[in-house]
Amino acid sequence: MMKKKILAAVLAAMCLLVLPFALCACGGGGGGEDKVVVGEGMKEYILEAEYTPVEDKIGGAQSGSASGYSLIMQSSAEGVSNGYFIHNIHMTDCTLEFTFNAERAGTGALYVRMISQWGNTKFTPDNFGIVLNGKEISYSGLQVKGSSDDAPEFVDKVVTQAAEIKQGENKLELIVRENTLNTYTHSTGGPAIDCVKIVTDTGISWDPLTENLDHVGKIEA
Ligand SMILES: [Ca+2]
Repeated sequence: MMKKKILAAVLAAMCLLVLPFALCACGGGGGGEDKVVVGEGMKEYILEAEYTPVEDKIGGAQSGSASGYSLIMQSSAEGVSNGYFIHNIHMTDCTLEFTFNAERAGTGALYVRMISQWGNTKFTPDNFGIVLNGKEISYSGLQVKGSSDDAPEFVDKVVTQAAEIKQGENKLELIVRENTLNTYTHSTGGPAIDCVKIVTDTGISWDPLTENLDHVGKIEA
């Protein structure tokens, strides 16, 4: 009898020891940040969302319209890369395009730095398409903890460890698909996007549209 009690106590103690590790082993599933790992010989490239073409984009606010340069939001919040991000892309087919050049073909890890204003949200290829060179990346789902545009808590989420990068021009598209994530209108909602990170051993370059920022906060005809 005593032995059984001791055994039970030992088992309980083991559970208490193991439990925190089990809870931490959330990886991409828990809404937390996926650590950007840069292995030996690899380099991290950060492509800011605010430097992609937005002039002709039609988005949508929580309830109302948003388009063009007003999709860029300035933010001094901690963790916002480069002080700006793209928001209000709550419109079916609204697409952000990241065009970059690779010096040779290779593979790369692809991260999207994002938030959701719709509470804890799971982005999947059904509600948020990620397409590289015309090919859909069938990622398993990006769990993002809810936060707001005014107090954004951006997290890097890993989409794939093996994005197929081709030599020369590559085009990465982030596509808001028809969904009901928008909790106010029960229609299409998207994430807010800070930047995209690519970790690869093939050299990448791009032409960031830094002049986008000249238009931010201005009322344009
Ligand atoms: Ca940014």
